[in-house]
Amino acid sequence: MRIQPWFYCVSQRAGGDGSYMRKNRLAAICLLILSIGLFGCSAEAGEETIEIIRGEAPRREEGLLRIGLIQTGKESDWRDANTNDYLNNFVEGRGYELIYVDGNSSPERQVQAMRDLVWQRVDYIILQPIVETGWDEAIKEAKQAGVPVIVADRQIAVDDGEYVAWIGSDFYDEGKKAVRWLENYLEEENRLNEEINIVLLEGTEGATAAIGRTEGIVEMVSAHENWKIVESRCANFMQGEAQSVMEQLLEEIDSSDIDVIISENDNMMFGAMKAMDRKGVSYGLEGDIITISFDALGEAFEKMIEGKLHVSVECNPLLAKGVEKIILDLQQGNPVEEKRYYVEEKVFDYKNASEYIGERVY
Ligand code: GZL
Repeated sequence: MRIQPWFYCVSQRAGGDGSYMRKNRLAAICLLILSIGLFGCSAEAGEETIEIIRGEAPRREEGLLRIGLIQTGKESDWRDANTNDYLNNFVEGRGYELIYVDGNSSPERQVQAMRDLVWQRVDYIILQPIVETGWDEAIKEAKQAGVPVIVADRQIAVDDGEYVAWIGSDFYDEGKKAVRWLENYLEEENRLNEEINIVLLEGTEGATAAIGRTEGIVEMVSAHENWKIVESRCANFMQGEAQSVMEQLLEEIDSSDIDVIISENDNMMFGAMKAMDRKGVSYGLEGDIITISFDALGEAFEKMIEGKLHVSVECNPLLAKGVEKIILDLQQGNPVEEKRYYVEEKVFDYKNASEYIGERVY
């Protein structure tokens, strides 16, 4: 029998300085989910039954709008910036009681969290999904319970009518931007007609960010008959996993057969760089391998200025204000004009990184 305790931290609030702290009178309401795996005799191996034991329904803080935030889990520095933006925006001093749920990189936990936030009768749910699938039932339950859901960052594969709106990036366009940059760079280097071998480090399978970027990249690369994606490996947007994946790849293929690495986020590129450093493989402006990634983290700017990273396509994690606008429109009875809201994003490379690094907030 396997018991897997799962605790929510409820109604954490920010201090006046926006830092995030738990109020001492606040009893953290723990919903203990006992997932009792009955393996062997009755259920098929690997099948689990989940029994939910709920505590007291949380006491409602008068006058505050209760917002349930379902986050993916910590997988990148981008995610930290995205989370902190919400935590610093939806604070008690601005009229909110935020219930933050860490999905711990588990789509199943996220679905369960949605059900429990509906049970807690929150006023709104902000969903940052790990993957697009698996939401049909839970999102219907939220709608039937009258709890509006705003999806942010990645998307979910349900009918548009099941949720209020989505806000995030055009990942397909991000992928095309990255390859368009490569076309311009190789043209400047008089290398457009060379045979170009590309290694692609992909993000989490089934995540819109990975789906969209890969589609954009593959479509643009396939327009060049002398370009080839020689290896495509998933590293789940994680730095450590990307380092291991790249070390393994460098055991399998000669680095002289790699001209470009495209990594679907900066953290995976940083991991690949550690692997190449350990193997003595040169990359960057002075090296043999062109390095292209996504997110445009502060650390990516540092690496572009150092000449290690050629370009990072920005993916804007600061979604809280856009989500709040949707919530306030709904509160005031105003119509939500769009179903999808796209955030502004740029492309930063070794040429303009020093010009912009001072403005970066994540
Ligand atoms: C993009 C987001 C991606 C980031 C990664 O909106 O979903 O997930 O690009 C993060 O850094 O892990």
